[in-house]
Amino acid sequence: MIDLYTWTTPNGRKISIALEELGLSYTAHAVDIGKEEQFKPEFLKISPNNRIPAIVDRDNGMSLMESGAILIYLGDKTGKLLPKSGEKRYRVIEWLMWQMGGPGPFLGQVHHFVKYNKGKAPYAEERYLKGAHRLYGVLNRRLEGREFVADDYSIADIAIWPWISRFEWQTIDLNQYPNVKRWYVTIAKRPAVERGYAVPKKVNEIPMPA
Ligand SMILES: N[C@@H](CCC(=O)N[C@@H](CS)C(=O)NCC(=O)O)C(=O)O
Repeated sequence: MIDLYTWTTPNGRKISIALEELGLSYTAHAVDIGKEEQFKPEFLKISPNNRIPAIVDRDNGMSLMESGAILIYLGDKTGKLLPKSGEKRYRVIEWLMWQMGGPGPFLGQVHHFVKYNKGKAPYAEERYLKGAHRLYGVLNRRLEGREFVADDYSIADIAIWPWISRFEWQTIDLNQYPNVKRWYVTIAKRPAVERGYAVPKKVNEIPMPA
């Protein structure tokens, strides 16, 4: 049994989607970051960086923050969605780290400057939008002739997908990136992804490109 501390954001959804895919039983605890619940002392004991997601594994009492670390932990715990060794494992970790260092921070800034504060900082809008298009281009090239970012469907796809699900917020037309669009729609239709997307509560249907 896993306790998941999360909110309705891409980083939170990575973990609920992984837990659903892995069939692990878990309890979701909503941490409303709009109400600053991430700063409560009891949450800081689990997540010292005051950010969601975080988990506590009741099997061994271990707590963990940082979505990338949590995904690796869950993959290793179950022996699924992350190969055990060799190049296949490192290919998954490579694309997981690409998400953590690229689309996560960059697309987060696009949401901040382009969706929520449009017109306030034109330089930042231009910089982060340009960065977003570069990253969509990288992903599109990676998915050329490939079903998933590594070999099989993995924690790397699960880490990237929730960030792409905000393509409308990012003013990205997925038709410009046909391999990303095909990959995104395929994953969106997985029942575990539909369930995990609606944790800790359903706020909207999964956005689908035209
Ligand atoms: N690198 C962290 C980033 C986590 C993160 O930025 N979480 C956001 C929600 S998606 C958050 O908790 N924000 C709260 C805040 O900004 O105070 C991870 O991947 O877990």
